[in-house]
Amino acid sequence: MATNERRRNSPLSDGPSTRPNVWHGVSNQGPSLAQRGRILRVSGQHALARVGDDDLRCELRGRLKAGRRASTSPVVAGDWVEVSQAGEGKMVIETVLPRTSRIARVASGPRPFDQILAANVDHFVVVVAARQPALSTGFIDRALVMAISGEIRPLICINKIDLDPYRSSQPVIELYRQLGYEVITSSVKTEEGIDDLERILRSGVCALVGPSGVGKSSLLNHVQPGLRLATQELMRQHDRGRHTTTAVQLHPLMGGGFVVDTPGLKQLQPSGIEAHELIECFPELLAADPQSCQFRNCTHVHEPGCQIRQAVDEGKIAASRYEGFVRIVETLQGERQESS
Ligand SMILES: Nc1nc2c(ncn2[C@@H]2O[C@H](COP(=O)(O)OP(=O)(O)OP(=O)(O)O)[C@@H](O)[C@H]2O)c(=O)[nH]1
Ligand SMILES: [Zn+2]
Repeated sequence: MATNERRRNSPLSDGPSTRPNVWHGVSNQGPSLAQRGRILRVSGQHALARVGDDDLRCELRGRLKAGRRASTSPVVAGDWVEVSQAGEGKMVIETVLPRTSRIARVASGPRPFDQILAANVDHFVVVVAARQPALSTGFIDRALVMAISGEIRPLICINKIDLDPYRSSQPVIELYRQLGYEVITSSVKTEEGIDDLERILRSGVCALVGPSGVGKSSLLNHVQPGLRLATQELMRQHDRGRHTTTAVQLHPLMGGGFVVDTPGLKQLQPSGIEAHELIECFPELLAADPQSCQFRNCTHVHEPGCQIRQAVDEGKIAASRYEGFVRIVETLQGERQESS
């Protein structure tokens, strides 16, 4: 059956033409060659993969199924995979291609383990508000660490800029721009910056993270009204009645791009990072030559003769950034003590 015919017969067929079908077959007749696809979501032993124009419900091959612990995260949203047909109307995921980036967290429990929530994410859009709620550099710093350690390109979006007519947020904007990060200011009210944000969202796979109430849903809704509702319908078919609303998923955007929803990532807390890795997420701290600290294993928190603390005292490193660093060090230390 041709793709267009399937579309017409689909319960979703009266939607925009870019909206895909959930289809449980293959898109071409003949020999079942492996096809490349992208995982939109995993639930239980099945995954929904976008292959060409179709969204296919696929089974995971035995060795790809998560064991008792999901520590290995064998297949996650965002993964590029090869799928093939295994019997009438049955698709299986054969291979997962190497990941270029990841959003990870440490799953709690008696023995915490690294859990990958999503893979191959191109942009980590850190959304904060200029006001209401108050601008938090601590959140930005934690989010940047997650992005950099996951090899995802970060972007800072200062939303609700309409509530800041005297630009009291300007020093924060300047700080991060000087550090080399891309910062956009936006407002759902005046539409400032919305075009820039839209361009980024449509350019690949983006994760939008931010504290509650900063305007993430409003921004997304502005870019594509009803985005989450459209995907919910797709997912309802995929889940076949089961409720797994907590699964990480990629929302396809009309005209290209995906937005990643990570419900398990409410309180953004870097974890599972070693101290020397953490400092690599703070370029200006690295530039202060921490190798030359008086103590070889200096944590840069309280030791004398610390190059980094000296650079803070000399005003070469912003106090807020150093405080952000120290807070993350303390969290990571607490985590290590809990697991030992
Ligand atoms: N003035 C102003 N208000 C905004 C802007 N963006 C969002 N808001 C308002 O801020 C409130 C919170 O917006 P949401 O989009 O729900 O925020 P969120 O980040 O999705 O919040 P959570 O769902 O709790 O994570 C709503 O009342 C929005 O109308 C903006 O650019 N300017
Ligand atoms: Zn030091």
